[in-house]
Amino acid sequence: MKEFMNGRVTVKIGDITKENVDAIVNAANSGLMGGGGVDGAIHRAGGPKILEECKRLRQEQYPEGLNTGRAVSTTAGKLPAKYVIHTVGPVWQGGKFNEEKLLANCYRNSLHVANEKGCISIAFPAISTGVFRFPKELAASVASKSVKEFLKRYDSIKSIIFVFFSSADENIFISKNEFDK
Ligand code: AR6
Repeated sequence: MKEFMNGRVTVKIGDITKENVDAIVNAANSGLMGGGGVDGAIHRAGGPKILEECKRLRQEQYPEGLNTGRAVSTTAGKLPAKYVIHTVGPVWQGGKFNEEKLLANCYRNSLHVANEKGCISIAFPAISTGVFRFPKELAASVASKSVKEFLKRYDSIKSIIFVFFSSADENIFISKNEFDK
């Protein structure tokens, strides 16, 4: 566990579904119908209510699916969090397809959605670094820069937690983040 930005950012190892925060972020896909990885874990732990809301969002607002980099919220079912903010990370395709910008958008747009919902605490997984194969070192730099920019502009969100599944992933983030730059 490590803190940055005067304690407004915490980096830790854990299962994001267990975080007692206002909002947890889901590394979803554009279909919003669930999947593997952290998406599967969130739907399993949160129960069917989250998927029902996702289906409604698809029908009413996103018939074509949610675009990469965008974020949308649902309630969190049985989870300790109040909201799940679903965002669609980019699939890594070598780096020449705007992947860094799109990943930064995921963090920024998720934080804006959290703000609109009045959240003061939010937990992020390492978006795109699993099935979507975004390099973890680069993701650490992109995620920390995006979050730092937000924190400089807005003071509403008091606590942002990065939750990693393994100590190896946590270590990469701690060594490659740019909070102190
Ligand atoms: N808590 C925290 N982190 C987790 C958890 C958990 N419970 N479970 C996995 N991780 P991934 P992506 C970590 O693949 O790359 C899904 O099928 C995991 O170790 O979940 O954005 C979606 O439906 C990794 O570091 O997300 C999409 O189709 C990180 O979460 C696609 O995968 C992200 O890995 C999204 O792929």
